[in-house]
Amino acid sequence: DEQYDPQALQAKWQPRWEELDPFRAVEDAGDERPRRYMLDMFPYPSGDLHMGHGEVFAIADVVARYWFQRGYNVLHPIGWDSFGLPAENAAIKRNAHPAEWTYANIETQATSFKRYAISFDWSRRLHTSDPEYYRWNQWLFNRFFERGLAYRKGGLVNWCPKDQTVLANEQVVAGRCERCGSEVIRRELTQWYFKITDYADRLLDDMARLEGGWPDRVLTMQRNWIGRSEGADVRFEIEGRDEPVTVYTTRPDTLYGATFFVVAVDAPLAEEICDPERFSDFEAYRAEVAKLSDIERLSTDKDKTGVFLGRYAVNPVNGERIPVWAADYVLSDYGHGAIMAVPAHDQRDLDFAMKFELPVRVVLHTGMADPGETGVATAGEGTMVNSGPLDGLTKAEAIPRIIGILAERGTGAGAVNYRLRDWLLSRQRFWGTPIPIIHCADCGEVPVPDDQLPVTLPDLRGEALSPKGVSPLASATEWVNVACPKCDGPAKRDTDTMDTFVDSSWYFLRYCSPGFEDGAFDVDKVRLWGPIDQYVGGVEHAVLHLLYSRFFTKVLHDMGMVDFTEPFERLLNQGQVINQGKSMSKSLGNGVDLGEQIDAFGVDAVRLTMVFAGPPEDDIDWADVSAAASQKFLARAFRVMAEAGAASAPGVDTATGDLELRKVVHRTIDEVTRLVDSYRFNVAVARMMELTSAARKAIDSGPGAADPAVREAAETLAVMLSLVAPYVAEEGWERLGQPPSVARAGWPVAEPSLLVQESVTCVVQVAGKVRDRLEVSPSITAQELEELALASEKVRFHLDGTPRKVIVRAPKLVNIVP
Ligand code: ANZ
Ligand code: ZN
Repeated sequence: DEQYDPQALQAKWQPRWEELDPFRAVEDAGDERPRRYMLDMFPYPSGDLHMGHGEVFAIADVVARYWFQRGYNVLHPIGWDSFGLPAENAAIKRNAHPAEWTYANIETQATSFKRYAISFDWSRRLHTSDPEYYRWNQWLFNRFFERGLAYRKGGLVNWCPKDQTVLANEQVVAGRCERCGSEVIRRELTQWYFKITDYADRLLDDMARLEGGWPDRVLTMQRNWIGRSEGADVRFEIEGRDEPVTVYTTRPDTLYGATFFVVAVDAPLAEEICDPERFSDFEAYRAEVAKLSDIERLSTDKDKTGVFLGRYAVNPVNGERIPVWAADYVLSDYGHGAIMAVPAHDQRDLDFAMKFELPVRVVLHTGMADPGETGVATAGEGTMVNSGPLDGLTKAEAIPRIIGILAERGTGAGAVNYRLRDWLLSRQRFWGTPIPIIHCADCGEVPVPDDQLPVTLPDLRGEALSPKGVSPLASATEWVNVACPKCDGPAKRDTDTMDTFVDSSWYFLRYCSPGFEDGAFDVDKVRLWGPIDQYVGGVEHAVLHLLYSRFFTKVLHDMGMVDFTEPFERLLNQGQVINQGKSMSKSLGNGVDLGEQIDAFGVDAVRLTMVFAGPPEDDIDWADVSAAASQKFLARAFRVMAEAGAASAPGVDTATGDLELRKVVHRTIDEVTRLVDSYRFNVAVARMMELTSAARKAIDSGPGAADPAVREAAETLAVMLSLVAPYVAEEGWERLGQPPSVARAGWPVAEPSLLVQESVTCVVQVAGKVRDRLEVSPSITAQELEELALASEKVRFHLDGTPRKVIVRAPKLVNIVP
């Protein structure tokens, strides 16, 4: 009786697969298979692969291998996102060059990927830190520059004091640096930006197309990030100032309820209009606010603060004089940095009015109690009051009416506002793509001509890279000083590098022609493969990488380089691998090492555990799953395949096989196909386990190992298992006398005549009342039946959240206690 030895199978098959190279994407015109593009978010080479990689790549591989089996011509590439801060920090610590650390880690990960048996087309491998790659970042930058989509401007920017570099808004999470967690401060600096705001509407509108293919929460996060709102710009005269001041409001209908006016304390306007007698109070307040982080400043529970500026604004519709205040709850970089305050209908304004005893005037009668007394601003529908020509109208009627009035008088107009800001892309760090611009005193910003690209990084290492607030590139004087490409006069290179999110905004296009030398990518090859059919990666990129990639794709579409406008048709966010209910971390000491798990249980068992743990979107608690149990199952599957292989030869007439087992085989094929199609991989694995048990029973106490149905079951098992446990599947396939690779064996097809089976009616009760009846298979398991019952619309209608208890008497009864 032969033992299942996973390590021996790995040693045997890994080199064979390197030779067989079964996962090459084919571009020959003669290949008529339909094409599919599967993409995993490429890894950052921070060390060896970790458990999170283990999960995401195992899950994506199920789909990619399934597509191969279904006869698709699949592109499933791999590369490395290899620029970035960790390499630079490691280099400073070790007095080395970031490339040494980076490329050593890449080799480690590549070796691990090969052992982990992911179905990559290795011929397309790329690294974003290679000059052959980042050359095209520069080339694309030049194209963006020509189109006015890359520009330089001064202004307040987010600055990470620890990493000593600016950050894009998207990289500031709750006021902190996305990388290192330090509190971000504001600095006045001149930086490079991509004009993503030009694409705000398209980024928003095209999301309708992604509905269903992308997780709702990602779409919602992007919508909120773009933050489009509709309303009006209204111009207020400020007494003693020549120019009126514009405010943006989403509620122009409440204009008659504006009882005061607020300017952001840090906006230049506040300083400018402040009454000289109050200037010292104002300055003291401004200094106090400057000490606050953005988080503190925006906190809703924070007491409202502000100072009266000693000036008055004039309401353009009724001529009323209202006091002008400076406060921190109005932001200088949103809208116009000033607001009309309507305390009756805006809670922030009401809090402020109550604190400083400013008047509250209701203009929309909603039937709710007086906000001035309750302290609760009223929202919702109602009838306009105290509003001159708007009286008696509904809110929806009042908005266009007041916009019309403002327009007639030339004091306002309808307006759209976005939360989205342009993408700040320059960084004061070393390990990134040099910005291909030369600054010339006479010619200004001159792009490095395309034929002089790439502008490679100067050779700096160790201490020279330590953060100083200016780019380390500035210290490479020989590199910096160049002749102006236009006038040949003395000029200087831009010393900033690009945000590494630039690298990842188009890498999926480069994979279609990784060695291409005449442009960022071969347009025809992208036409063959694009867009990506399935993208798999973490939800942490919901508004970073995914928004930037969508923006790049739209620009490239406008340049005529791609014929689609959305890069990723479908997106799957896998869950996290946690341990004992918590994220793995050094400080908690609950880390689990992928390599050690593989050494202990084998690649197949680890992969199977990842896939079997639950729906792919759910977190996996490693303490709740058992790689040892997975290994035991694989040993059973191995023996079934080995015994069937020893007892019969390929090509037997399966029609003569045991009918009972054949029915199980074909039902399994039918169900697993549908389960994999709908990404219920864990349930698909459960079916494979049942098939294994059925075959075992047929061998031991049924028709015996030589029965053609046993071979049919074993061959089916090998092909299905190849999606999750490729080594044992390949070995089993060989034992069954079949030629490698099982990865290309072809997906089995269920025979309809073997699928017919009687069904029974299962009654589902909620709190003792019958709420649904389900037609189910007589052999349905308790767990399946429970899942089915809980998924029923009728049941869910009567259930509020998770039930307290579910009693299952398969196949006839499910009793749910809510
Ligand atoms: C008057 C008003 C009355 C407002 C009312 C709301 C309710 P969104 O939807 O996020 O675009 N606002 C405008 N600029 C601001 C700034 N720089 N800092 C803080 N708040 C600002 O929000 C638009 C609303 O936020 C605007 O509409 C304005 O308050 C405020 F019953 O104007 B509203
Ligand atoms: Zn010049």
